[in-house]
Amino acid sequence: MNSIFAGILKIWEFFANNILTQPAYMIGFIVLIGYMLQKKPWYDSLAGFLKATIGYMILIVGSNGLVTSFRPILAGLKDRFHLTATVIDPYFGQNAVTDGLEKTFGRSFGDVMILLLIAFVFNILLVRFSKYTKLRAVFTTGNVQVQQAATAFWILLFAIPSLGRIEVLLVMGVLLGLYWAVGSNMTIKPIQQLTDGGGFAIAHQQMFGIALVAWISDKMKQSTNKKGNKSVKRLEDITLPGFLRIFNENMVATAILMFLFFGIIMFVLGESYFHQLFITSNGVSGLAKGASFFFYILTTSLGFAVNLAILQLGVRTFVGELTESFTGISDTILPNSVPGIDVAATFAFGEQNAVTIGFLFGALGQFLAIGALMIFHSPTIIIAGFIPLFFDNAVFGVIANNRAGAKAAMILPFLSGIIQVIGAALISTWIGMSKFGGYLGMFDWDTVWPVFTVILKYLGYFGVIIVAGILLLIPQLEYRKDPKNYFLMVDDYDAYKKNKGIE
Ligand code: ASC
Repeated sequence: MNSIFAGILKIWEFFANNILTQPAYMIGFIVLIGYMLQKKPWYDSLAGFLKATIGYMILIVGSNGLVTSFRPILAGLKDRFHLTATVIDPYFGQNAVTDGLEKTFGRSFGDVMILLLIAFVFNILLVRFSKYTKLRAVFTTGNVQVQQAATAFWILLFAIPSLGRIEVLLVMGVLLGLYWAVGSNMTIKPIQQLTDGGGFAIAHQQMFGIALVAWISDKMKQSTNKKGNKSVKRLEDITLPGFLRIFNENMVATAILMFLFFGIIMFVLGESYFHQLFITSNGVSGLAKGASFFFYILTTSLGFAVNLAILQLGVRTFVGELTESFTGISDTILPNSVPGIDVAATFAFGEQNAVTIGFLFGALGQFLAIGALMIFHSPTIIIAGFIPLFFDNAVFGVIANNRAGAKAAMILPFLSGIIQVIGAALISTWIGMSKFGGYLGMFDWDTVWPVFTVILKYLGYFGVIIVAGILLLIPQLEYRKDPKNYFLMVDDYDAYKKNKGIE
């Protein structure tokens, strides 16, 4: 018996290490399985697998390019001003968990793979029984699952320190598995509308955020409609006068805005910081001796537009394959389902300038909130991390612009920026993570998870039941709002649009 279990675990570990936590292969294999279920010839299935995997790899090149160029610039503010601060960034968060677990709880977390197994199987079962659970999305972004598992482990130990190894695994399997299934399910409607039936959901770290932004945007739109103003003015509808016209071209707009934004920050950090970075990063980033600082700033800023373009190319390469092949899965083994994928996939849809605007207004909100923390002598000072700043607020910008127009695309990311900083400061101080220099910091983990933490801390095991109950209730409420079209939205988007009278 034991050896069978050990065998299964070995196979799973291989799958998790090489495929699930490497989402490019995960998506590739989903496409392969989808085409095989559609009984396509092997060579077409193979071609689909390759195209999807390569497309996703291209997306990762763009996404990593952004992160590696801009993370040191924002995090540099901490060193430059000798701040003792907590950086909000998934990787800083993960390092903080590793560093602090032993010191804080005398524990370590080595069961990530088993947790992923429980949560993945649980997610598939929840979707398999969608008739009852009303859950329609499978979370495929294993790399972020690992980061979230680390933070959730800390939160659970903080809330219920008496949990043993097996109990932690079970509670986390249930709570995280539900969060993944319920969260990505909530993104289906706004993402289907944004992509005009792209056939995927978001499986990332701001899923409740996306649903919230979509909901508020709709309210904002209703209130402008009431004032007699029927049409939504989106960013793409604004024609700027005179020379400002050049901002209508998104690459130009991105380049100019990022040059100003990062130019100022890089100037403040100073040339010597980048010389130092060159030495500590072994020449991977930073400024070589004798090179021009001005052109370094220019190259770095233009790199933003370059990486965005790469990212979009990647999405365009795999999304078509994914949509087409997934019917193989949703017609057979998992009816009424869509795959949940990386949030960056949304940046290839809607208005490109919304990505930049969302990011910049998020930054404005974050910087103001950080200023407030300093003025009021907060015990924890937060440093903006690039990943929450960009990936959360850019998608909020895109969704808000798509539903309610330009104004919403500025206001909502701005508010999100403030919430991210304040939420992260509160929760990371309370649970004792801020001392270790980092916190995950993505939108859901600054809002929804802190609320869960309060419930768990004060109600213990009963709190686990309450949180699970809340999560299970959400899809039921979503379903009740429109039972006739709820599954149609993923099964046949054209028929759904017809029913809803959407052009
Ligand atoms: C994250 C994380 C990343 C990025 C990436 C966005 O949360 O850990 O590496 O966002 O998934 O494409």
